[in-house]
Amino acid sequence: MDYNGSETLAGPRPEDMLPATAATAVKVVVVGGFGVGKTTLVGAVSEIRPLTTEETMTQAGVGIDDLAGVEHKTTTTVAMDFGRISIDERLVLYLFGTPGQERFWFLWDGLFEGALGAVVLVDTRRLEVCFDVIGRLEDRAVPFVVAINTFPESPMHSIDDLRVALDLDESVPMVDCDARERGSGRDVLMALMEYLYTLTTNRETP
Ligand SMILES: Nc1nc2c(ncn2[C@@H]2O[C@H](COP(=O)(O)OP(=O)(O)O)[C@@H](O)[C@H]2O)c(=O)[nH]1
Ligand SMILES: [Mg+2]
Repeated sequence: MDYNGSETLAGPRPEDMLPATAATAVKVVVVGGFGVGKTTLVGAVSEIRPLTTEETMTQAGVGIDDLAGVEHKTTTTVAMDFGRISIDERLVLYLFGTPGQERFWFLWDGLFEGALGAVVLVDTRRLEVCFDVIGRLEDRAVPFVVAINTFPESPMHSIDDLRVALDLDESVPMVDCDARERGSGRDVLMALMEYLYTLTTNRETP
């Protein structure tokens, strides 16, 4: 092949390199309805420039993507978001954000391969997307935490009420978050890591 063309690929920036101390890389999927804040969350926590595939909403989404409550949103993620966060010197999480709408389910098979856990981002204005998402995670036996991303116009519900509404088991962690805040997104991921840890230790101690 001839590589003498004018296009050159920039090499990785030093800050994009995985720390040499990293011992464990964990794949985590962030899933939720359209406009719930997946791209925002991945972008807020990622220490590498997040990779995002957004496409201006086309006729294809009209009538399929329910815009009630998020009318201002003009783009929707068609493929996924990708980012990376080091929890500490040794543990690195790779984040994959993916849409929850049924028409994107074909993406799930590859995406969940090797994933240790998931974050379900919930918009209380549009709970119905979460039912499908949570059901599919349960079918796949993927452990998940639920993060409630609160928008100014979101109706206020207590975590307990939402647990009932979403028919979630007591053991599933639920946290409030602001997807725009790095610290908040990090807390969500920490909740998932702790949950995964308790699942492992519970399994080991009968
Ligand atoms: N008020 C508020 N707005 C948010 C929050 N998270 C995301 N947004 C906004 O909601 C819109 C949709 O977020 P986006 O990340 O694109 O949603 P996605 O479709 O799930 O990837 C964007 O305009 C964000 O700036 C949040 O926690 N609070
Ligand atoms: Mg998005």
